[in-house]
Amino acid sequence: MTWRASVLTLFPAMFPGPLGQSLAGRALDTGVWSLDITQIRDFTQDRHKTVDDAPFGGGAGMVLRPDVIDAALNHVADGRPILCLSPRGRRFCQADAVHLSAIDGVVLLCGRYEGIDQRVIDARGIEEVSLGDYVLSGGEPAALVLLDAVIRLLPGVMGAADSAAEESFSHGLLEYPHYTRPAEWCGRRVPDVLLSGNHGAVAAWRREQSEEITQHRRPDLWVAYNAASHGLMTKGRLP
Ligand code: JCQ
Repeated sequence: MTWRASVLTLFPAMFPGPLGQSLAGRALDTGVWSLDITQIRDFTQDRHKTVDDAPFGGGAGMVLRPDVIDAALNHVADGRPILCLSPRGRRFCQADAVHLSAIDGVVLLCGRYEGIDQRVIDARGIEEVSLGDYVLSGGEPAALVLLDAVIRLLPGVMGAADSAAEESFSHGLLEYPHYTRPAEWCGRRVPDVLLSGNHGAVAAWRREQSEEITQHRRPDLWVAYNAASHGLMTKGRLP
């Protein structure tokens, strides 16, 4: 019933961090989800507590040792998927968050240095996932983002209004622009249609805005959206 997150890290003080606040923090307090943190360094064998070493074949940076990572995983792994946050991973998306929210939980391995010895990734079936094409100094901030994306989907975490907003984004377009009071601010007026009380006209305007902004900012989403044949009926391009 409680969704379980286990995190393996060299920097346990980074958790729960922002996930201890707001919606996620309340859900953590009420047992909707749980978080256990494992210090990878606790699973070293030598008196210097060595977690990494130089890469075979030479090159810059250090690599996390497979024996240390394996011993740390033995402490938490129980059939839940093991994910490692890495720029070389498959791109994480909303559908992945939805999938993870529907299972028992997840084990997140936070890498540092140049990476993790490939043998433990292969032996443990660790899935490498990326949040985007940039390099962080460690997997921890990415793990926090991934967990936020999942936790907000757990039953009872988010309100009904937010769930509705979720729906509209999941349909493949970016959100239309939002406005609230005052109706005029610094000489800038809210679009008249939004004050018209004409719900059909409002919906049509928002749809146009969503399509336009998606075309310009995210041509990749726009192509996928049209390939899925969304909106063709309503726009009169199909019988
Ligand atoms: C995650 N997008 C970027 C950095 C190596 C496991 O090996 C490494 C992990 C990191 C941290 O993750 C990211 C990241 N999604 O930088 C270098």
